[in-house]
Amino acid sequence: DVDRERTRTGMSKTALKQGFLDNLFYIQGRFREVATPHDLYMAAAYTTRDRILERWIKSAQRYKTNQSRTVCYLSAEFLPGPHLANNLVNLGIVETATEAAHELGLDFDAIIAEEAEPGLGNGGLGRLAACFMDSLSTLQIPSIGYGIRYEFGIFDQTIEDGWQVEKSDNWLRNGNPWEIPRPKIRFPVLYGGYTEQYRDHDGRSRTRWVPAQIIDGVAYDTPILGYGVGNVNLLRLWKAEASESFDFQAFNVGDYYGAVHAKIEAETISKVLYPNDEPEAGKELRLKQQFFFVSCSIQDMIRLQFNTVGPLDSFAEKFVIQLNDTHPSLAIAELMRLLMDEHDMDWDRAWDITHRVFCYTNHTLLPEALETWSVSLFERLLPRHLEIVYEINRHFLDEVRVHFLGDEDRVRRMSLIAEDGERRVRMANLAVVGSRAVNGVAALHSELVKTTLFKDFHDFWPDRFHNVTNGVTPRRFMVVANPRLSRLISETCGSDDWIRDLDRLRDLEAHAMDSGLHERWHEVKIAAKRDLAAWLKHRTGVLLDPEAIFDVQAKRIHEYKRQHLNLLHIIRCYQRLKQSPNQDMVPRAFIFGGKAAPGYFMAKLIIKLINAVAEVINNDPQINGFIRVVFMPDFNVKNGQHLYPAANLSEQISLAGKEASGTGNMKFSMNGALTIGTLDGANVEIREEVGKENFFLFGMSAEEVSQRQREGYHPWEHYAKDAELKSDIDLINSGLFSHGDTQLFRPLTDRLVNQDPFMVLADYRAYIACQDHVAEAYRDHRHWTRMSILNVARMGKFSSDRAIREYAEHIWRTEPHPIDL
Ligand code: 26Y
Repeated sequence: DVDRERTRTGMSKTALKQGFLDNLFYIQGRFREVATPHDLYMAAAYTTRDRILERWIKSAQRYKTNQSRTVCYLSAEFLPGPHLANNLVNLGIVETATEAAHELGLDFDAIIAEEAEPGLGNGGLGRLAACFMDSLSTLQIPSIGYGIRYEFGIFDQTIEDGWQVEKSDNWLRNGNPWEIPRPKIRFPVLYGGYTEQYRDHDGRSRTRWVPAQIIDGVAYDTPILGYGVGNVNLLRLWKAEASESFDFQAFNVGDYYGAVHAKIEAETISKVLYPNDEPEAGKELRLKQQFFFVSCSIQDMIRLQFNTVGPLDSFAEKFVIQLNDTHPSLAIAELMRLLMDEHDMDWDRAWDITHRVFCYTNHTLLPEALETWSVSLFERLLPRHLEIVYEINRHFLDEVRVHFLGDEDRVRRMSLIAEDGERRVRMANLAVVGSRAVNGVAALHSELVKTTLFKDFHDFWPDRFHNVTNGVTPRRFMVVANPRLSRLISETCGSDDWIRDLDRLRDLEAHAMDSGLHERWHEVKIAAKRDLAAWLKHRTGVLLDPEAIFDVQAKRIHEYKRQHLNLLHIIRCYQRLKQSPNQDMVPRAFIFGGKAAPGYFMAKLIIKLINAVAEVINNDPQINGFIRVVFMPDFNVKNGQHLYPAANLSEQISLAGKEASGTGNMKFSMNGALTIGTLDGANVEIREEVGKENFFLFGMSAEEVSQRQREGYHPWEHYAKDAELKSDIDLINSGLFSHGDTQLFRPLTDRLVNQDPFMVLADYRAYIACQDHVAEAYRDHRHWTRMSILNVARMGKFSSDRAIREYAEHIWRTEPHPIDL
């Protein structure tokens, strides 16, 4: 009846309360008095999901009747963060839900905090995919995010004796109320075996792939609601299951254990996310994962094509496929295979569709991070795809030869196959050749893509290359993470329009000198710092002073990101205080967060050194709390939400030319932190936007870096010439931070003095000087607050809405399809 209907879809407080109690009873099988915090969370999630499902059905119907062009975002990683709070914001019912919870006698914040992090990604690339999904829905662009439903996401990080210890992340243990399994949306994925030629009924020569293994991919759908709109798009993640037919084959010959084993083996494919952000040589399972989700996704798109517009000839009009780095680039060969081998197309027609449907985003210039697969592994797992890659390469290299008249050196460099040493398939080259558009993720990065990494390709196809500077969603990183600041901004601007149109933050500029605003701005920041201090005290035992500068570096631990440069500055502050304990130093809290790849020894040693330095400094009575160092364990989207609002200073100190964009830089600045940074990635554009007087710049430019490298870089000269630098490094080697062990950190200090591939020592002096400016600037509270306000006011460009608009207009050529509320 009508009443029942409204408790599932109604947006009033009464409807939410009744819906919540119904879900608690009918889904969780509990009533108020005996419900656990988890029961309460599940009931709240289902109550929220009910409202989203109504909008989802409408969206699906409208998209179908409109035959709308659809963006398929293929990504091996998605890092959406907890859904509940974000969905309430996007539904516009945070206040109603808070009141409803209070009237039911529930702790709303505790319910929100109960949700597990869906950690299906490593870092920036996976989080970018999640921000883009939010913006695609908010901008009402029909889209599907395709990826893998990892049973275990990125490991949970604990710190034991200062070292990172990895714990498996069993995020599905308590159930996942946001996903809907679609057991009937299931596709076979083939591996191994061989190919053979045969003649079809028309007498044409065709290829057949006879696989050695077949695994099923099953769809699990998570609805992604836009902010303040009715549009709900789909995050469709694939889970691997044993294929029935293969199971039964084994069962039929009586091999029951063999059949069960095959099932277990099949399910390993979507079992765990690889916790590296660089390829590890020869990881067969990772290649299997990539092909697994790519094959399911392309088959699903072909199914959708037949269900909507019809014949495959218009596939590239119905869909655009965005490749999030090279991880899904096998999709190019897979689409060719399906069009030719399963749908009877000849090469030219299939290639015409394929190269018009794909676009590729590059996220790295680091040579060690470029994916290649050995031809022998590729052939063993994907024999038909290797033939197709060879054929693409043959057509392509013939074009290159004609265009550059026999420049065989160039042909060798551009080939999809590296022939020096063991032959390898170059996935980046495949992605460029198979796509109609290629983009980098920040202006500097895209320039370097054109002039260094893909120079030969840019010479050949200059129009193929674009820039789309990354962005982040203000819904999660401002409204969800920092409700106090968001309220203050809305009150000051007289509207909350900035949440959907971030350029409106400019309205803050008019108030940047207003002392009333200054006071409230400061209060909001202090409150966030108190919250973070309490959180960190609870989890680490370290107590921070909310009056201190909160100086934060939170990102994956990597030598190129130079957490050790930050450490050298901390050691410098420590030595200064020890030398003159009475000096008037601005108190600082140095906060780190980030995971190291489990096999990356140097990154793990950096974590150990951070904790070792923290232990000595925090316990030194002479320091008396003037500086504090703390490592936040298990930095992820959920925990990050405590960090961004509380930061005064954002550390973005990678060696220029190495960080493709960075997105943490945007999250911090949007929350009123000032940046200390190099001219790297999107820092360049952030500085342009906020104004150079509101940004702490230091260090070599990318140009200067490559010049230094050409001249020959000798880090030991810096060590020998700079007495303070020498004494900071020597202090590490003295054993002070390692209970007298002079060897523990040697691998790190030796690498700095003898190799220093990321030029920490070359930028040390400039960094220290810049940090001194930061401390001086912080003394002038009014001035600092003004800079903080201006940083927020000028961050409009870095909304992922702007990024998605650029993709839609310049790359995808897609249009909004509004769904009425
Ligand atoms: C090959 C595989 C193991 C792999 C898995 C994850 C390789 C790379 C990655 C992740 C890369 C990544 O997160 N890159 C970051 O992408 C961000 C979004 O564009 C950029 O802001 C950031 O500079 C870049 O390092």
